[in-house]
Amino acid sequence: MPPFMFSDVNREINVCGYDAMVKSHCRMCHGGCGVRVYVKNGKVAKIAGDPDCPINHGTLCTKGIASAQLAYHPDRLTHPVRRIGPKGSGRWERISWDEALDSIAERINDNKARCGAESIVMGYGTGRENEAAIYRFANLLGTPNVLTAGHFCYGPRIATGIITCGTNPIVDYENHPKCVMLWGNNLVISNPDEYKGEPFSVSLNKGAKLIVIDPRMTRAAARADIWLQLRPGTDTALALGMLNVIINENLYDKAFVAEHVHGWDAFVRRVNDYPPEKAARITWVPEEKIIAAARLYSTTKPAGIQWGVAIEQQINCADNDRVLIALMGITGNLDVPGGQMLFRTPHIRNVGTFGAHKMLSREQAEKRLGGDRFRLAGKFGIINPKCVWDAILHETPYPVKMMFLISTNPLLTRAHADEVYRALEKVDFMAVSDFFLTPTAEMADIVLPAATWLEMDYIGDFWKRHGYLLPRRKVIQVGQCRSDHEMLNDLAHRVGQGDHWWPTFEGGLDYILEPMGLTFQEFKKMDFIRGEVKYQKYRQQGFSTPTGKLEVYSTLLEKWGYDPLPRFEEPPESPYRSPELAETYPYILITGRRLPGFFHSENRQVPWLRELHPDPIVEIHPETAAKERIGDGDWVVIESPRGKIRQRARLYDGMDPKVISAEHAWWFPEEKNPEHGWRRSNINILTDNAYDNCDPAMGATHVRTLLCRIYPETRQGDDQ
Ligand SMILES: Nc1nc2c(c(=O)[nH]1)N[C@H]1C(S)=C(S)[C@@H](COP(=O)(O)OP(=O)(O)OC[C@H]3O[C@@H](n4cnc5c(=O)[nH]c(N)nc54)[C@H](O)[C@@H]3O)O[C@H]1N2
Ligand SMILES: Nc1nc2c(c(=O)[nH]1)N[C@H]1C(S)=C(S)[C@@H](COP(=O)(O)OP(=O)(O)OC[C@H]3O[C@@H](n4cnc5c(=O)[nH]c(N)nc54)[C@H](O)[C@@H]3O)O[C@H]1N2
Ligand code: SF4
Ligand SMILES: [Mo]
Repeated sequence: MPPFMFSDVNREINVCGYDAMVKSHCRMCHGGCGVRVYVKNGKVAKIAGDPDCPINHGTLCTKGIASAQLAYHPDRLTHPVRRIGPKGSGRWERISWDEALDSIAERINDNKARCGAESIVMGYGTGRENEAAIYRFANLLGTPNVLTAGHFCYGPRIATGIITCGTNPIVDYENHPKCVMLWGNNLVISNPDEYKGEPFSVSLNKGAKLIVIDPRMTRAAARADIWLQLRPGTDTALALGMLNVIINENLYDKAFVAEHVHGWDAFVRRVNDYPPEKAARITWVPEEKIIAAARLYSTTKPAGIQWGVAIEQQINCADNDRVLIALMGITGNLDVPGGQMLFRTPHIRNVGTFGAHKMLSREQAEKRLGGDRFRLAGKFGIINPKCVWDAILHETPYPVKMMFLISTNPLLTRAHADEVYRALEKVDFMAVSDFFLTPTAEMADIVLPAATWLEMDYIGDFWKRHGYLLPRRKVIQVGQCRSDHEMLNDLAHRVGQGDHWWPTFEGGLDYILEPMGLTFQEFKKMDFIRGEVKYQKYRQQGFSTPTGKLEVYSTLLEKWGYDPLPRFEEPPESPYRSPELAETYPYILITGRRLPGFFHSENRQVPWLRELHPDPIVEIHPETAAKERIGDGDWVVIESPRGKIRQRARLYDGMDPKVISAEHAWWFPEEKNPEHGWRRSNINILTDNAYDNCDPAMGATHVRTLLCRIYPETRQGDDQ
């Protein structure tokens, strides 16, 4: 495929009775799919996949197709509002953009002068492509505190990828792997980060072998050659057991190891602590299956490991990622066609450079909340959310007085929601930018109306590691909604950062593209740009790590005071680690399996998507259901030491009877009171965020496995 492609944007004008067709780039999830947006009478009339797009080849998911129902939703916030009653009262008045931004700027300037810039926390949720502008704003302001989901999602992949092999290795589906190991990931539904389900499915149709590591029988697991149904939270032990087989059966790439691996002997000694029979005992996966999977993966080349967030939301987060990178490397699959690529992005200003990380002084960077406790996270600018709640609630190590949350709904998406609520209730001033008055936005002082992807120009997939950039083209304007980058550009001028921003954000887009010698207007005429694709770059230049090698023994973790070798730690709440707790809470609860129509707490108000999935569903094995006297479709109570919530039971025998799987991020926007039922079915009422239960290096909160009990709503839990 050529590195540039030019599109004929309006070639289908008047086709099928539409007024225009605009090619753009969907972002109802992490984004990525090329779309054709058909316009009639100035409104979006239809959205279809763009067959010319190298990411999705014309396919789309339900969320992409339903985008216009989100954009034109009657509940959308279409102008800025200011709260006029107590927090959570639901009483708002309409204000102008100037009033809103002036008020936010005044609070920023005032807090910075009185308590230091670190008392202001900027926050965003999962990748919405506004992060570069948010970091630029925060760094120029002088606050090191940007609250994200990065402690337990994607951030670990970036951080461990960089310290282990220089970047995040991506499966090269374009060159069709012969074997895919799908590890704690369900990409046919989640289409996460750099990936879409379609190229994965095409590789399977072309005959790739499939190994699935998942406690639940997913659609992919049903297609797998080998399905390893592990006990949740035991992934590191499983991977170390597989490494043990690969090393002791001499199935690894000896030339690669000899030339390009740092710390091999020590690594082998650690791996020898995990013979497959021990891994089998820990993980509940039969030993012969571990051996078979290790042999299949290491002898079928090229092979890719498609890994997901399930292994990052654990106490073993960083080590989980590191053992998988070790598996990729020692089997000779790193940076080879059809294996695991270290792609290069086009020559542009990336999130790091645009984000102006270098403009944050060392003195301010050292004040990053939790930076001395979770040192791997701290080095990558990532903070653990509890550190922010503690700074608000207990003013430790210093007070946080103000939050500006842009595209995140932490009441639904962060662990220990009761504590999150207390923090939002206490913080002096909070501004939010969102499409709707979410339960989090209801706690704010000022809420700004954000633009959807249909309402903005941008450089799509800017933050990703697959090497593609695709233009997002503005199609419509809804009310007074504005994109976050335009909003921040305006706000920056009001807090004295004007010299580093532009008259409009198109200047920022030009600045990002400048190293390529392109303007945004020129880029807009293209379908995509791709970075140069080169294989086995390490042969000439080594890996971009301190030793120039793949660091299975991490010199940086060692320097920062951690074990340089991966090891398995029992999950903080488990039948083995906390047997007394398990007497009252006998089941292992996993949370947050992705649902096709929703994106975390989003889209509950979009008719096409809610119709597909009206209620929160908890999966429970039929044997367990019988024991607990639960019928299919019953409303049940799920309870942990932190609290209880209700979801609806679905009997499902694709899991171990001791495992329960509940959905996350449920609220009920159809309930018009300001609470919108956010406590009732929110799984994060049940999850824990104690520091000791987080990954010690990354600060990942352990939301994937905890202990629970479950019983019909009509019965009291205490009767059991
Ligand atoms: N228990 C449990 N909890 C989890 C998870 C789990 O598996 N289990 N998963 C976790 C993971 S991986 C993640 S990444 C987090 C996600 O956490 P969040 O990112 O906080 O989740 P969302 O619910 O998607 O919240 C995004 C909000 O931003 C709004 N929004 C969307 N796009 C834009 C935009 O462009 N601009 C603005 N201003 N607003 C926008 C939406 O309306 C929505 O209210 O949740 C985490 N929480
Ligand atoms: N439609 C939709 N798409 C999304 C999202 C969404 O909310 N909705 N969220 C987006 C975000 S931010 C993210 S991070 C990605 C995540 O996307 P994925 O990584 O695909 O995440 P999940 O579907 O949550 O989990 C994948 C699988 O992990 C399994 N699992 C649970 N516990 C364990 C465990 O301990 N070990 C192993 N090996 N497997 C386990 C689950 O059963 C599930 O099938 O999806 C993104 N895409
Ligand atoms: S997978 Fe994501 S980018 Fe693609 S259509 Fe669905 S929501 Fe849009
Ligand atoms: Mo995520």
